[in-house]
Amino acid sequence: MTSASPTIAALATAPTAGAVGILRLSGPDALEVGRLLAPGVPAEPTPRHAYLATFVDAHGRALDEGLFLYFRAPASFTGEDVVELQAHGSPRLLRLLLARALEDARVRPAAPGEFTRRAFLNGRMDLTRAEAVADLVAADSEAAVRAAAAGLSGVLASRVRGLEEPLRELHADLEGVLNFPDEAEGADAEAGARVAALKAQAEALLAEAGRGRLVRRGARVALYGPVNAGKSTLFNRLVGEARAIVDDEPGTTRDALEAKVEWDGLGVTLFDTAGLREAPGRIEALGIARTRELLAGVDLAVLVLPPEATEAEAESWIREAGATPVLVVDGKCDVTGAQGRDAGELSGPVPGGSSGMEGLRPRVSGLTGAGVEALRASMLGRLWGGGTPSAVALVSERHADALRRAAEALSRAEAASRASTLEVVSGEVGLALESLGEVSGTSVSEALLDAIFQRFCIGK
Ligand SMILES: Nc1nc2c(ncn2[C@@H]2O[C@H](COP(=O)(O)OP(=O)(O)OP(=O)(O)O)[C@@H](O)[C@H]2O)c(=O)[nH]1
Ligand SMILES: [Mg+2]
Repeated sequence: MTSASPTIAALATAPTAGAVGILRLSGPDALEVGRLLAPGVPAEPTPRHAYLATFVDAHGRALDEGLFLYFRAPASFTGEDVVELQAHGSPRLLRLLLARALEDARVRPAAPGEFTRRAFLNGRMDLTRAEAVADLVAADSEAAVRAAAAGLSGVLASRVRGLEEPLRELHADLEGVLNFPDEAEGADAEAGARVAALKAQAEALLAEAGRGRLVRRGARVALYGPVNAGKSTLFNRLVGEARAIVDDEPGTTRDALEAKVEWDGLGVTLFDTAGLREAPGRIEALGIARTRELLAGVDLAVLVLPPEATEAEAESWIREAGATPVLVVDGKCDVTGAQGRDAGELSGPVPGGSSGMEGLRPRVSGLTGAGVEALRASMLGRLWGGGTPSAVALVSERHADALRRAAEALSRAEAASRASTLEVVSGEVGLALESLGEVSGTSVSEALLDAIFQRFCIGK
């Protein structure tokens, strides 16, 4: 894969004006082509040394002055010879430099993610780390940056390896018993138990996909409930500015409003919805349809109840959220004060709430700010359920899909270890291994690589 691939070139920086713009070349002819643009650089430059160089056009006329860096194969990002020209960040100038590099017949433009793809193909990084590069570039919250950095340092890679290696050993043992029954006698003794343990491990990793999704795209949280409950006032408090209009006229908020915040490094999109007039079930069709649609798409629905709401009403509101977890909040607690709901009601289980959430309902006042910090903490707790966002293994949908198939194959292998032949067990273990290989990259097709690297930007 190395010497045969052509030299590629791309701008590694965004096509906007900036202090510095970088042209990157990778491949066997990177140094020669780079030196066409910077003829002052010695024919055998010291690797990783920053040369101050004049960049020239085809007629040798100076275009800019900048730094020339050479990374000799295989000690480079891609594992090939790499040259970076760091020029001034003028988009027009950079396009001239790129065009000049591409004039050389040995060079072609890089496809999106092609530098990282070559790094993967040349064994410089496994697939989870290559994908972490794209996650890092796309990260738009602190948690996303930290989680991507953890992926880059191999957190996910080592957990996948921890699953892949024993699975490969198991497969080898089973195949050994099948092919050389005499020599390998007894190697399949614990097959059922080993399969079960590996299945549990695959499922544990799979369970982190939800958190990965939260970190990547941020959490979505909607405030909803009866009209005039104080949703917009609370929304403004949570957002930290007066975004929503507040009025004592019921029905003030007509359309859902959204605002982006960052809590404990986690990106959160908060929605304020139009209050619904009647007890749900009798509400005018349009309003409830819109709210239901929104509630179905969020990670957490926060039901804001006014002091006068009854438990029966609370329960029917909770049903409106469908499968979305609901956090029930008693609003306007400055009004209810100490003689709010009695203790029995307060400590009752939250009907319809997922994960057996029990205990006190947060009491808040959007007006005074009382209880708002505690509410924020409860919301994060419900979204996150312990741990810190930055420590998560960034399991993507692609990884989750492969892990699910691996876990399913192991599940069938487990059943087969009790009721079927060793051939069947070994076949399923082999399938699990193959699915898992798609995560780390030990078994990937060109088509899968295309799909993965498509989401990269050019120059990465
Ligand atoms: N005492 C008290 N009044 C509040 C509190 N929150 C809101 N209010 C008042 O209640 C009224 C309605 O507040 P909003 O925040 O507009 O309520 P809403 O739920 O967004 O109302 P709609 O958008 O009409 O459904 C306003 O007069 C607010 O000043 C609170 O915590 N305590
Ligand atoms: Mg409102």
